[in-house]
Amino acid sequence: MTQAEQERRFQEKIEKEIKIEPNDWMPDEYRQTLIRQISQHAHSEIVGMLPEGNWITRAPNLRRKAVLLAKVQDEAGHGLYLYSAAETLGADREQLIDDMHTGKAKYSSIFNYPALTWADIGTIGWLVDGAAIMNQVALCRTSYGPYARAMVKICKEESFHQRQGYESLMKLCNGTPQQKAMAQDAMNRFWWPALMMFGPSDAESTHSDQSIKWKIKRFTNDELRQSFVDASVSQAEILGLTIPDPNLKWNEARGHYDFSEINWDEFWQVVKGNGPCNKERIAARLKAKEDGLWVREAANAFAKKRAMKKSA
Ligand code: FAQ
Repeated sequence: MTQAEQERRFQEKIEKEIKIEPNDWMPDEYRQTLIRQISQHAHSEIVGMLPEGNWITRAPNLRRKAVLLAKVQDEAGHGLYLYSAAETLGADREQLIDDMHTGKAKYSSIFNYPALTWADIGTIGWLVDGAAIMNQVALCRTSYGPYARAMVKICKEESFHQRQGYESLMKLCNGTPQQKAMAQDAMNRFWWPALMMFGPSDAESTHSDQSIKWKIKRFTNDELRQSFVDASVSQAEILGLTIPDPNLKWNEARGHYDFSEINWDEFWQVVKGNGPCNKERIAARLKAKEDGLWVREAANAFAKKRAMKKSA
């Protein structure tokens, strides 16, 4: 079969909503796009454990501590499913992780902002997991089978994450004036970075057009961002929090909320490694890799010993 014929058949499958599986023929660019996106997604889950992990020992009570611990563990699990999904495309996990450490591969900009107060933890659950779900529910229908199936489980867990965050904020917003002020301060700091999670505007997005043709992405960055803004307004109202945007206004003609232009300069600075916590996050990941070396060595030695015993 010629290359052109293979490509035609591949696109036909995509149009018919037949999932592409690891052993199926696929264009090399499709494979590389998936490895890039899935591995960056995996890195985001793992780096995303850091701001919240810092609060496990400082959670205000046992219940909140248990919930936060479970959430951070879930993020590790998501990272592992996603690295496994990338491996089904022939990627090498160690190489992918090294690419993150050297800055060759990205992870979500949001995790380069600090979690300064306990209200930030509730806000991360509400807004950051909320934005993640908006993007990831669409990925449950992505064209590559292993990624789509991983996303189904991940979305169920993200949904719990979002609700626990909202519930935690609800408690603060109905608490003392100081607690309410702490929640508003967290909202003020996280709102814009949460909107940046959806990526550059459609006009600036390099990969969207092709990814939509391949049905890797089902919606554009701006479409998902708009859905997130529309969903968040009434949630903020119920909490009694003000979204820090003077131009946020319902537009009857569009059937959507209008909102201010994002500070794209800040977004690209953070993506390029100059955000408030970029260096700290990579340093923490590198230290974890070094500290865990003896565990990996021991596990490998044990596996080798068992394999030798089996073959003897
Ligand atoms: N941060 O052409 P596009 C979570 C890069 S998981 C940094 O539009 P694409 C769970 C992009 O990679 C959050 N870089 O790219 C959790 C590309 O650069 P490249 C992560 C960004 O791929 C919650 C360039 O800009 N979710 O939060 C960002 O078509 C709480 C041009 O952009 C996913 O990864 C950004 N925000 O669309 C964990 C979902 N945006 O690669 C712990 C899967 C864009 O050419 C606690 N990913 N860039 O060097 C996606 O849906 C897509 O990859 C997008 C970007 C929508 C993120």
